[in-house]
Amino acid sequence: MKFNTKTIHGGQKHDPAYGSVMPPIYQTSTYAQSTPGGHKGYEYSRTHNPTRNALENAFASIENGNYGLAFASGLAAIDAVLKLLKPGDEVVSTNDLYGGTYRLFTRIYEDFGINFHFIGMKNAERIEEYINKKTKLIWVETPTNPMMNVIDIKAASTIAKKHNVLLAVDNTFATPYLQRPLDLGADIVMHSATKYLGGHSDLVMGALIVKNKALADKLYFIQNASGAICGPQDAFLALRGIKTLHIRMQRHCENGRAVAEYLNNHSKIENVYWSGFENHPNHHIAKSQMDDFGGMVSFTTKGNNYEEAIKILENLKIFTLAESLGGVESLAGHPASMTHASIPKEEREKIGVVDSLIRLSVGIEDEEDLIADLKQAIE
Ligand code: P1T
Repeated sequence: MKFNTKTIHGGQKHDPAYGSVMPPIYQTSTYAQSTPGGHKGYEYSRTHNPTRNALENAFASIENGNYGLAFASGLAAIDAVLKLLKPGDEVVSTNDLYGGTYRLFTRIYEDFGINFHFIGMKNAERIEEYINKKTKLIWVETPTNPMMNVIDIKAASTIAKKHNVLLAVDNTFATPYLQRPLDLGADIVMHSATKYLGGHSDLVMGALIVKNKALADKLYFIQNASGAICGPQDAFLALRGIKTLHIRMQRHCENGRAVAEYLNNHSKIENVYWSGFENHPNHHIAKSQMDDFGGMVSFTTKGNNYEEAIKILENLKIFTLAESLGGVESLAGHPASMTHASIPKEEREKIGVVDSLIRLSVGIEDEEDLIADLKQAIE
């Protein structure tokens, strides 16, 4: 099955009870048993729920994995991966990543004795310098939030395999429409399904997808033992969202390109971050591991003017000033005070998250309206 067909049919069966084409929302915590252990595969909804399982099968299918897991949020999914580790273990992570991921690593897991090396991964070979006998996990986000750096997944996977370390890739920005990390050698794909997979800004959810059964079993154990699952109503919405992922992503990419090019030619804009530009530092890697460049674009105002940036954010009319990304509607954010506020100023400025940085999640509205909105807000 090819990708577009998979978004609609991947891992799905018509419901056995009445043949409903969409899986029913099994809004139940428990399942009747005829005798202890005499059930139809479902005992308790923390462990299994038919609506969630339908979604988990869809996750596995679109990422070319064998096993999918759905969680209450993207961070709950990342938390489950970290629970594979033990005190004393080390993680090599990109230094440019979602602020909440950084907060989870440094404010929760460092206290449990996990040690993190946050490094720039533009040159993925650098990962190897930080690997030792205690290293158990490499954490890659690509393209990165919010600087749109691109990390070579194949190169990271070669290092991971050589040292017998797990490679996890946060594929939230790219989605499997653009990039399939398991095919490039990653062990775990993670998503904030809140974003493009759900696609309509109406749910909070996380996903993990793996190929290996032993790894899947460990993660299912953690999912059930820790209990950060998503509810059946949200599972239904995410499943519905995935069915249009391919056509939404196509338009996100077209509009993302138009917005990036418009900003790049504007005299009041300093830097535009988008991996589709030929002078993007890892454009060649983006071209080889992604099918297009996505709908996320970040930029700074001329002379890093903070007041100008705030004025732009306040004046936008079609773009909504809000946290999050990946929905059909265009959003604008101020990473320094919003999504990345939990990264100390000194650390975030090192990676380019300066006070004049604006991040756009370019939606699927008409391109002309989006450009006109940016023009009036900037000018
Ligand atoms: O918000 P949640 O579903 O828990 O997902 C966390 C997360 C993980 N990884 C990436 C790349 C993310 O962007 C996020 C969440 N990001 C935002 C809320 C944001 O506006 O950037």
